[in-house]
Amino acid sequence: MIEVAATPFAYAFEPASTALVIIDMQRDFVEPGGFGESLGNDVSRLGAIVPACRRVLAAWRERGGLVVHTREAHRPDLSDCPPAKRDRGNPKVRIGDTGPMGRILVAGEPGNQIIDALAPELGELVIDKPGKGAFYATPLDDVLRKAGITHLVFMGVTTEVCVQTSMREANDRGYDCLLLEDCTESYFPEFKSAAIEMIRAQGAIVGWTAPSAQLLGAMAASR
Ligand code: TIU
Repeated sequence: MIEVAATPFAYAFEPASTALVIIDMQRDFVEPGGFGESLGNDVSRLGAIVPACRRVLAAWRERGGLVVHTREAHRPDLSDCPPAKRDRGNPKVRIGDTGPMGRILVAGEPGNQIIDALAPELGELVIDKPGKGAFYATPLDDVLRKAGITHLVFMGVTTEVCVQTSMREANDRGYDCLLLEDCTESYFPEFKSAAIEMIRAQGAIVGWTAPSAQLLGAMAASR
């Protein structure tokens, strides 16, 4: 058992029953010309978490832990994209339109790929999801249960949208979830802080949060 100094209290996990879940670290959100920028966001904030994410991913891989990468992605025919999602607001380009990195938020396009710095390795799970949550309309819950996973450690973007939605879905399905505070980011710093606070409030109503150094230190000490 590994115990991490977390908020609001220690997060204890068994490595064999814990997966690292990396939410949507895709060019569409992190680089200019993708979905994130099409919504009017300054995407430059998000790259800052990449080094911390890489350290955790490397440590997790070294221990042989299960790694799950997610991508927000729609089929090329957009049959899994609700019109309400595509039609909302007044973006410069919409989901399915062609931008500088190919069609916005469409599976297989250059912009939809996970950034090179965090690219999945052979044997790691890659889940394409049409919604903000990683459990909606995906096989993720089945796969995790079959692998005996009960605990999830989260990283990725954006904190208050896909990360928080996925954590809430996971929490309702009975997983104990830890969010690594310096491995998640938002286009809005105040939303990141608020999401972290609301996740861990009320005795970890959604889950725990901790700096990644606490996790890495606890993992190193348990070897
Ligand atoms: N817009 C925004 O903040 N996020 C998303 O649309 N998707 C994810 O968070 N991945």
